[in-house]
Amino acid sequence: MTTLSPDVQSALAAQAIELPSWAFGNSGTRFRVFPTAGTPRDPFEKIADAAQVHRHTGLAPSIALHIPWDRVADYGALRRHAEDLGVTLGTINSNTFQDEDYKFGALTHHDDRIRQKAVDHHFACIDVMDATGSRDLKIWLAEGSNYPGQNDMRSRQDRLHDSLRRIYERLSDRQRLVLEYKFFEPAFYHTDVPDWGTSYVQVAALGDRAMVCLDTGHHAPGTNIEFIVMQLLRLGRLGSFDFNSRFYADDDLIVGAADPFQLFRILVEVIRGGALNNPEVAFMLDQCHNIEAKIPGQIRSVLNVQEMTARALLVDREALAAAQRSNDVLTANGILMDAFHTDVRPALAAWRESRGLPADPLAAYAASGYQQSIEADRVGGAQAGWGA
Ligand code: PSV
Ligand code: MN
Repeated sequence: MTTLSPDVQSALAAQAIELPSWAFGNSGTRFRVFPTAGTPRDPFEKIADAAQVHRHTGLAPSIALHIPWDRVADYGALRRHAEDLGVTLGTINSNTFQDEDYKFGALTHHDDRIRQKAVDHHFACIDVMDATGSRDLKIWLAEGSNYPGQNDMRSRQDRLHDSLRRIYERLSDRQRLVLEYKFFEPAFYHTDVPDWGTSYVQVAALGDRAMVCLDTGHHAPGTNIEFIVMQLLRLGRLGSFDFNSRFYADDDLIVGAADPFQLFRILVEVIRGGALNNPEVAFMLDQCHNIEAKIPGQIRSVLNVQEMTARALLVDREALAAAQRSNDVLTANGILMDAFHTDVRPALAAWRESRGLPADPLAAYAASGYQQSIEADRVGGAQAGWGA
């Protein structure tokens, strides 16, 4: 069995992956949203479910919220609820994509009233952050156009800068703005923040506490995502990851499910760039469990990240650097592939047990009875989903 060195063990022990509250609500496609027994009815129940993931894995100590999906009357009470369950509230995600006014844009809109409304929504999110103790405000914009000529792309960039500047100025010294990019959808011709370059240009114009969010599902097929990871770390602007898997578009499937090798390569660059367990870089999931069980889906996801992190930590960096210096192409590639092909699962199971965690977190969750209890208890009320 592969053994995990003390250095690898301490790196793994410090790993933390933030869970998205929306992963615990119902989700689906534009064709159908399938309800699931036991789905939370409110943010308090979502947090209780997220705490189960942390309980069985020790990997997920915080939960990202989405406003207004997770709007509550008392954020202090939500914070205390989380802390009572052994977790904390993390990133606050704004939402300017589900309001009638935003049909043609929000932070880029040419109508000052609508743009002010979108800026005000972000101010309200910052108020939430003050109450929850969150550090990061994550902004993803569903803005763009469907047809050439529909909009003036350049003035939209100028208005975007102005809107972001106003939001950024409202943040306290300990808070950050994180701007997420996505190459298409819901706009199909042009998107206002389509790529890491645009996100970088926009955040660099704001200040040191503005960063880029890299969602692994937001790139065209074939994109070398680990190159982008390297570059943003090199520039000191990689603020966070939204991890998930894609086969076609923004599929939001379980991270590591579609392409574990890509996840490994990304984590190799994370380690190379000093970002593993670096508090400046937040590791989050951004996923939806449309047909699979949600809590086990999240457990599988964080375990996938842990497994690929362990493999990436096994890369013999010294030997790799020597092979690269001597242009030994096959040896260099072989060193990386040796680490990728190492089965670390038995070693991770034993290591988990040595720390008082279940060797098999999925089996432990199944045996805990939690799923049966929420299915029995959560009867009546409206199940949470997009818009709830
Ligand atoms: C957009 O596709 C996105 O990745 C953003 O992070 C949103 O906040 C999230 O999905 C939830 O829909
Ligand atoms: Mn995302």
